[in-house]
Amino acid sequence: MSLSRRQLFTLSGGIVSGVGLTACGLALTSPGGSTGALLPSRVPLPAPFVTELPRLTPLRPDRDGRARVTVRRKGIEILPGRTTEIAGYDGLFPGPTIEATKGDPLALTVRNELDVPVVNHLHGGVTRPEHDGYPTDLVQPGREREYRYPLDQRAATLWYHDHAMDRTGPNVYAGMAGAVVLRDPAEVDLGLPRGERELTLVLTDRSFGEDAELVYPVVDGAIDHRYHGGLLGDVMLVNGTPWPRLDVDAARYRLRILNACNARRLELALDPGQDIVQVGTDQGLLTKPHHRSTLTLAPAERADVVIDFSQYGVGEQVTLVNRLGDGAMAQVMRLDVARRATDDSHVPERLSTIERIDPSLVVTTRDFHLALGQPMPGGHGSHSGNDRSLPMWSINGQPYRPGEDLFGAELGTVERWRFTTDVHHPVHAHLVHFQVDQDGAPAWKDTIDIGPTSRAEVLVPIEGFRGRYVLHCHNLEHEDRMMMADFSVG
Ligand SMILES: [Cu+2]
Repeated sequence: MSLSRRQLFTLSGGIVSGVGLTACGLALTSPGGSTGALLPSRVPLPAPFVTELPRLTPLRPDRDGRARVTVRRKGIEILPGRTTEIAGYDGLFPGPTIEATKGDPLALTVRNELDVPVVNHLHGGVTRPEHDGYPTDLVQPGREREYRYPLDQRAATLWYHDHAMDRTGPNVYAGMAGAVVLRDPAEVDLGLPRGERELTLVLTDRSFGEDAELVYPVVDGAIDHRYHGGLLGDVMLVNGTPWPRLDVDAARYRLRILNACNARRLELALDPGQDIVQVGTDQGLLTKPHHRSTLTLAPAERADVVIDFSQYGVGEQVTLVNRLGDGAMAQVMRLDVARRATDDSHVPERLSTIERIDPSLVVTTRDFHLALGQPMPGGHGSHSGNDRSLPMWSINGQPYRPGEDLFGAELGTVERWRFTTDVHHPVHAHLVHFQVDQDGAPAWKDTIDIGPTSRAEVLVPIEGFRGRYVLHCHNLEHEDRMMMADFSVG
């Protein structure tokens, strides 16, 4: 286990104090509970709930478990009647949704047709280090490489995205993110909604310039320092479409929701209010369903939920809202209950088995403090662009030093990791997963949302592969400004 009541509150719906911290005149928190600063669009914002929610394009591996994507630029319609150039997998934003089966290895070839290097990371995947997307393990322009993913792990909603050193923020913002639905055939028997009533929702916020292009404010190769706390957009996109709408049956739907925003935290709720039934986290199904009125997701977190639209009348319009958003950003999408329908789905009281880790197995306890550090004039590494006269984000006072381990862990052991922060930081580790206590039961996560008033504690089985991996903040502007550390599994 692990999280005290107070910490649980933070993980499942805490709100940062409205007082913005500042350092060196840099705004670090917005009033809405996200760390970062809002970049207003310079184009008229589209009316909400006009465009239909697009289904994501599926990508199914062939019989040999192979699939390929090409990262390329493409002009697509995001704002009605306007063209926006994105840089994404197969020219899509979000990228195609990879449909995979637990235990079936995937060999994903990523071809880079951009003029900048890219790196692919399977977020939440248990992957050998040479295929994991280490930040300097670049795929150069005009090249391609095959990433091998064993996918021998719990079924879950994973995602893939760029992880290039110093450039993850702009690359993901430009479109390099897509969902992975990893299924376990054994879960079909649970009876959860499926087929047309199972949807993946990739949530991203973006800002647009006068020419309808995506704006990522870069000065001399690094993020404009005004946004180094995080870039918050003012257009909410679901599956790449601003504030979409969808006709739904008066029946249960399973929604796999991914917060793929660079920095924005979301507190989702339904209006008119009904319970959201959470059935899964980052790393698959919970042991039992949890009814909640709101659902907080920090960047990179996922939630698997069931919403029963039969609780509403036909003709009723149900808005998915974001309680942490202001103005238009307080809304996400609208679901219009269009028709009565039969529904043979259900949400069983027992969803999965998660063995609670015995805390006496812990061999090492580690403390991590995530905070704004010191400037690093003449600092380490090969990082270009970052203005070294400005403070860098740090872990235990240390800005990222690629190739130098912050710690080493032993394969087959269990560790306890404790985190404290200055402002909100969503912490993510590659390779390993976190066992947390959610609502009194063990649950698996790979990203946890830690606020300035909480102290999170997780149990971490060191499983999978030996080699070097990274632990980092998933606020991408923090990550690019050095809030990352290497660790090696030996
Ligand atoms: Cu952070």
